[in-house]
Formats: sequence, structure tokens, C-alpha cells
Amino acid sequence: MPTASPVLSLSDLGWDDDWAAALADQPAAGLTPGRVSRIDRGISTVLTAAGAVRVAAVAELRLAVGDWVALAGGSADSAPMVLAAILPRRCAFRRVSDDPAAREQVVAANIDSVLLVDAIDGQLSARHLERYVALAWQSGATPVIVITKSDLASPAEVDQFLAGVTEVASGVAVHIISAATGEGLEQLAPYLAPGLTVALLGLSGAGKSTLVNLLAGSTILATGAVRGDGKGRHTTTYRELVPLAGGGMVIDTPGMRALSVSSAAVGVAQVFTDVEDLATHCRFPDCSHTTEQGCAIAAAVEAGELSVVRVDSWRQLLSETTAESPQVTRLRVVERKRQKATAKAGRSRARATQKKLAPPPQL
Ligand SMILES: Nc1nc2c(ncn2[C@@H]2O[C@H](COP(=O)(O)OP(=O)(O)OP(=O)(O)O)[C@@H](O)[C@H]2O)c(=O)[nH]1
Ligand SMILES: [Mg+2]
Ligand SMILES: [Zn+2]
Repeated sequence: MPTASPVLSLSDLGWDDDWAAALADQPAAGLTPGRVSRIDRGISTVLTAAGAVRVAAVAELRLAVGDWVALAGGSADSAPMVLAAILPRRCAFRRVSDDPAAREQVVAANIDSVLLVDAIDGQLSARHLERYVALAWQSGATPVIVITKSDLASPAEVDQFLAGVTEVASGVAVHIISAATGEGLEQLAPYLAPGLTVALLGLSGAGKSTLVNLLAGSTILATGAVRGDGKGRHTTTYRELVPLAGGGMVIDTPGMRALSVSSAAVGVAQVFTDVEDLATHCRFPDCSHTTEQGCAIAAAVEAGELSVVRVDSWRQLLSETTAESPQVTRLRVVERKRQKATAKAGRSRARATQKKLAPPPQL
């Protein structure tokens, strides 16, 4: 379904001084910046300050939705614009197929938050959610969990669901919403301030496209009822960046089931910071956390402070990541936290300036 692309300013699309500096670093002059909103076979839609343009694919430039690109041409001679470069990505949610021969895909680039969408009556297990959260941390964006369809559960069931999610994803904000009643939607406003981009990820049927339509205020994306067995119908088949009238942008994506964490050692460590912190207190630095004396993880399990299921899950996901010493991973996590704190402070300053200029987003 084609989406009407409104003409937006570059700052509405997230352009800032750092992007301008990245464009200025390009060897060619006179390039036009734009943001990739959709990629179809051979043709991409790029949002520029003058509106949406369609540009042909270039073999050596593997675009992702959300990328900032530099376009050449398209001047007075009305020649079509051509892709000249992808500006270096700040962050990217990547997906690696379980098939070792398959290439890594960038699902969404230059996102500020990853909204992991999980229906309260859906089929996303705690183990699966851990993988999503690990990949979200790995992306460099902030993971956020959005539990949809709260209208289908009683308050007690919602509380129980929430407790399960919180155990798996400590330190991740969780929001409970209903597209049917509008409950909780206002909680998403901070992620959608002008210039910010969120990616919606989750299983098919979780309600991602329904949420985009609700945030956009009109039916611009197709949605599909879940099947009798509770599974989604894979209604969305492509990724699309949708600018919202009230500010902010949403990238809708097709439901994803198989998720490999092989390239997400840092993200896995971040999901299990509680277990990783305990591991630093084991008596032996090379403790295998099985039978050793003085194992802090075994002691926490014994004391009922840590579930065996969580420890097993940590082992399993760690074993799937490509080898990297735990010390290196830990250092990277610390460095990532430091960088995020610096970036967040910068964004808050930018938002404070923008808020003075723009009306608040309306949901
Ligand atoms: N009761 C209820 N149903 C909802 C809610 N949100 C979405 N749905 C329904 O859930 C079904 C699936 O919604 P979609 O938005 O198509 O799901 P999706 O996550 O985009 O699915 P894919 O595109 O297949 O990945 C549709 O029938 C929606 O009407 C909600 O808050 N409450
Ligand atoms: Mg969809
Ligand atoms: Zn140990």
C-alpha cells in the first residue's frame, strides 16, 4: 500500500549538525541529503526537504530503511537523482539469519529506540524476548517493551504478564497499551519527540502496524487479523519509515521469529548484567559456575535470588555468540553505557531547544 509522503523539513526527519558534518565530509560537493523511507526491488524512496524522491539502487551501496543518504544530480536539467553515498550509521538493528551462508541484514538504521512489541495474548516466550532485547541493546538504540492488546486481559493477568517481562528485561522500560481503547498510548510520546525515530519489532500479529496507524492518525498501513492458532499472517512484508504528523518517526517492520544472537555478545551481556555482575564475585576467575566452591552465581540460586532458568538462558545465549572474552564484553558494555549517557544528555539538550520552537507531539 503506497504511503502519502508529506513534505517535511530535514530537522523533522532527524537531521542535525552532526549529519551536516557527515555530508560535508563527502568528497563531492552539491549533494542533497535525504532519509530512506522504503526500499522496493531496485528502487528506494528517499525523503528530502523538497519531498519524496525515487532513486535507483546502486549495487555497492546496501541501503537500510532509516539511512541518511547523499544524492547527486536532479538539478535544472531534470535528470533523475542518483545515490552517491550512505552517511555513516549511528546505530542499526541488525538481523543475522541462522543460515551461516546468509548475509547480515540491517532492519532499521539511525533509530533512537527499539520498541519491542509483544501482544498480551501473543506467542512471544520469555526466551524469545531475551533475544529481541539482546539484539536491541546491541543496536546501540534504547530497548523499550510495549505490551499491546491490554483490552484482552484482566488487570490481574496484565500484572502477572508484567512480572514475567520485568524478570527477563530488568532495566528496560515497559509500557502497556491497547490500540482498541487507546489506553497507555500517551506513554509513547517521549520516544516520538520531533526528530526522534523508533523501530517497531516483534512477532507477526503483535499489533505493530495497527499502532503505527493509530499514532499517524490514519490508516496508512495494512493490518491483518491473527489466525485461529494465534499466529499472525505476516501482513507487513516490507519495512517503512513513517513520519508522524505530531513529530517523530516510526519504522514498521514485518514480524520476525528466528533471531540469532551470534553477533550480539555485548547485547547478551547487557540483558544479563545481574548474572554477569555476580560472575565477577566468584572465588575463581575461571569459574564455570557449576561445581566450584565460592561460586557467586550458585550461591544466588541457592538463596532464591536468581532463577536457574535465567542462568541456563544466559549460558545458552552466551554459547551462541561468537567467541569474545567476558572481560572484553564487559568493557564494551561499560563503554556503551558511558556513550549512551553522553548521547542522551546531548539529545535532551537538543529536544529542549526544539520544544521551544515546536508544539508538543499529539497522539
Ligand atoms: N483487541 C486488540 N486487537 C488489536 C490491538 N492491536 C492490534 N490488534 C489486532 O491484531 C491484529 C494484528 O495486528 P497488526 O497490526 O496487523 O499486527 P502486526 O504486528 O503489524 O503484524 P505483521 O504485519 O504480520 O508483522 C489485527 O487484527 C489488529 O486489529 C489491540 O490493542 N487490541
Ligand atoms: Mg504489520
Ligand atoms: Zn561461578
